[in-house]
Amino acid sequence: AFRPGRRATRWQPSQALCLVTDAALCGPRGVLAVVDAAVRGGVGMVQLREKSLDSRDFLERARALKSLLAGTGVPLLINDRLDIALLCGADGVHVGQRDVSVDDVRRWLPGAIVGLSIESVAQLAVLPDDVDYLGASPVFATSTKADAAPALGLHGLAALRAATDLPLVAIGGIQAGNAAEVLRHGADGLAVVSAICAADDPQAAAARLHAFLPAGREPR
Ligand code: TZP
Ligand code: MG
Repeated sequence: AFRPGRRATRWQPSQALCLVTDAALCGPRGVLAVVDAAVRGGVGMVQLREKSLDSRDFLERARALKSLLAGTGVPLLINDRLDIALLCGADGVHVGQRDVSVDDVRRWLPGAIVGLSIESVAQLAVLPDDVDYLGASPVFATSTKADAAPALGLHGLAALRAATDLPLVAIGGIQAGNAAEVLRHGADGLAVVSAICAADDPQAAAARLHAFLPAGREPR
């Protein structure tokens, strides 16, 4: 597993439970209310992921989330959009293989937390220098992301673990019923969408997941 100090990274174990937002799954209660509850339950990193908002609404939501999280110590990352991250003062950016590069993000946000999705061991061969964590994507099949790569499975996750020292955050089909085995196969963190966004009680759902991560941030 990830050993702090082994390689420079801005990712911290307190960020091990990551909520990736999906506004449709949050429903009428809204993204902000779900994030607020999830942070109370122990979520230590929030990634705002918006695939259908126009830029102005995306930025407005990002700024509102940044205010909500101010003073909690929970970093806000923006999925894909360096421009939105710059404009809202986000703490980081998460990019995929076909998004703007980690190097380009780093040039504009030198101190930010930068995450990169990895879908195969082969993709580790061309890793940028200054990435803070890797998203192992997707570990299990998921209906939340329509264009997700084929599932890595637990063996694929373990293969990634064996091939990198970087913090590895698992995503895709993760919920309380499989969190323990995902961690056993080498994940340092868990990123979830539906397990929290679609839960009746997002705070309780986050707390249940948080319990698998002894190093995770203290719920409040
Ligand atoms: N990237 C890879 S899988 C995924 C993303 C954004 C969606 C994961 O959603 P869920 O509901 O936690 O399976
Ligand atoms: Mg992307």
